[in-house]
Amino acid sequence: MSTVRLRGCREQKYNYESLPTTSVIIAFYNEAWSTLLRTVYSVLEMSPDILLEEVILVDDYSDREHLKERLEAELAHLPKVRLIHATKREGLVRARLLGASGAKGDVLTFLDCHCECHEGWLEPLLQRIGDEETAVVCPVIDMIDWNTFEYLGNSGEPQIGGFDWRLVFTWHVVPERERKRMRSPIDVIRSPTMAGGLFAVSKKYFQYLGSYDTGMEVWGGENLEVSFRIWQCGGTLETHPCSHVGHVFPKQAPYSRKKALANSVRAAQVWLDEFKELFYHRNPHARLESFGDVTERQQLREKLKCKDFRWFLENVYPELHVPEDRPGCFGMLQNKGLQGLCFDYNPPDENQIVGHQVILYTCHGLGQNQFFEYTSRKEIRYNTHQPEGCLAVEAGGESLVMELCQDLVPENHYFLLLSDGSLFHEQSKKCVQAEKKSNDKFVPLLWDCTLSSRQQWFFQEQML
Ligand code: UD2
Ligand code: MN
Repeated sequence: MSTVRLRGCREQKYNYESLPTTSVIIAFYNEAWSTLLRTVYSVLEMSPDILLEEVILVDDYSDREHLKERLEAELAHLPKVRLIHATKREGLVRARLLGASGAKGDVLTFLDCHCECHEGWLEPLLQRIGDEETAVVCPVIDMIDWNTFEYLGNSGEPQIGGFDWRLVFTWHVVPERERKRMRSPIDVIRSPTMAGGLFAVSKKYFQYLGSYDTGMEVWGGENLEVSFRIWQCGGTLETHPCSHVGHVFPKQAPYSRKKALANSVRAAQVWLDEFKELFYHRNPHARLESFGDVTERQQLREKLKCKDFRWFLENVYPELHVPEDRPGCFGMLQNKGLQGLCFDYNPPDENQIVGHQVILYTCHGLGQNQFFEYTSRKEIRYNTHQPEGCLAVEAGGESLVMELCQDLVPENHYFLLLSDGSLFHEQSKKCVQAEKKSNDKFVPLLWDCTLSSRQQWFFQEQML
């Protein structure tokens, strides 16, 4: 496992007396015994005694028996470990804050409840915050196999966090711009967003920034909200390549995640300014979510004189493509002849967006995999997800597929949506036609232009 960290990291020396101390806060809901205890023991074993003030476990009103007396008995003989039971289900945001409220360390370090801290994980985080109080610092998240629970480490260099316009968190390679800014391979890596579970922040600075949005329930959205807030209100969000913590990404969570959309709406309402429309276009249903009151969070933004979202996009995340969403040029792409059929693209793996065929499917008006945008560069972009796909004609064929969009639009990606409704592919001089493939399967295909109603297409923003 010594290869988990770069050599430069292993050679670092620290002046322990001068580093801030930390309280480690771990909220959990219905977690398995083994993974929870593995987290706790790894914190105790891998953290220098002088730096570790305490470990605060917050039981978010779990109902599994092993998390009550049996857990208390197990923890009773451990130094520095405290267990708090919430008296009702709080969700991860308020559960973490419950832990933070009594924390005595200078720095709050949040962890998920199924982690393993790697050797030397803590020092780099505390050193950085000791040097720069407004830095919020994440460890590199290594993989723990969800099946064998083996510590797999991570493949190659650390990645940074981003998001797509549905406000879903994404991973990205470190951009060239950031590589140039870094002074060495063991310098911190600035990241537009954080995954959410694992980070360290000065307790004072966290309070100043408005800790968390306590109107967020259960799971989801809080990671982007806190990320936008850190950047827009004057802090920096970083990953320290020398700090490694393993995390189990399970196949399924032990609770429902349907509150995530309302949490995202809160984040959008407070931080996105006019760009929130891009989010709503891709999630028409988000407009119907009841998301509570965000006045206090908007007042916080005023009070801290935070910068606007345009500043964030231009300065922190210039790699993110900002859709144009021109009126009449986004939403469902419907056929006129075969009423109720829409362009639909559903890649089997969200991490492997490109390469599959575009089909036609009953229009559902939910955005997501039926959301397309016609750009002023004449691309049909599939840009709910990251990286973004562009409609293209399959090599030597007549099917339509998704390819990665390019900086310079290749001829194959060039489509003209004409005022008569035809969708003209200039390179082949053909038109897109809705065709029956089998009993109930329909696809868009390239065809000689006839202007039949099955060659007429129009965008519709959402179901009326
Ligand atoms: C990721 C984050 C997670 C959180 C989430 C977005 C990592 C590694 N994980 O999802 O921390 O930011 O994105 O919200 O970056 N929990 C409660 N009460 C609840 C629900 C969850 O205490 O009602 C705990 C849970 O036991 C765990 C933590 O909150 O310790 C995060 O939940 P998760 O591990 O299910 O989330 P994950 O890793 O899929
Ligand atoms: Mn987790």
